[in-house]
Amino acid sequence: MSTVRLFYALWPSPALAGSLAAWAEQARPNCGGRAMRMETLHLTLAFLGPVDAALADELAAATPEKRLDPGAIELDRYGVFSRQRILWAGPGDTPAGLQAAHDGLWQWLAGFGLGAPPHPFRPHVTLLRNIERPEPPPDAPAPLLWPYDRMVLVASESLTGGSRYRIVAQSRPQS
Ligand code: 2AM
Repeated sequence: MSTVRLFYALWPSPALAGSLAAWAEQARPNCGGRAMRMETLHLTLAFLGPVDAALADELAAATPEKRLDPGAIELDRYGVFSRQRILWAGPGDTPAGLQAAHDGLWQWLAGFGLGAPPHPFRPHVTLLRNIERPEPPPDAPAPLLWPYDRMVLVASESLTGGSRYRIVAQSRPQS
């Protein structure tokens, strides 16, 4: 049985992605590493990992009927995951609305037989990979406000030199 590597994410507008790319450039002299391509920047809500192709089709068909309560996040700081050698942008504290969106999504996914991960939700946008020094600039640029009203289901394919992301479905925005 073939599998597809899937995750749900918030996808930034092109303008916001541009601002995030500028954050990445500002951090590179400190951290080194490789900047994510602008069109791949995202915030993961739920990482499903490899799922059977039949279930992937089911999820793609069901996602347009799933609603995400609209909200907004303020990205106001850099952070690093040293073990993964990632530099990210994120909110200082996880906003309650975003936590609820994450929890509600995993409750909905339980109906498809999928279980939430044991670790807490750490919302972040990966900006640099393979960083050489876990030292983000002390000051982040001006905070970025990210209003959201939908999420996307993304298939990720591993390629040499990175991943290719394909948006396979999106949730229904508030009408
Ligand atoms: P990362 O950017 O912190 O690596 C596609 O790989 C997306 O899924 C990325 O946002 C990645 O987060 C996330 N991801 C990959 N493996 C994961 C895991 N085991 N748990 C949570 N998120 C994961």
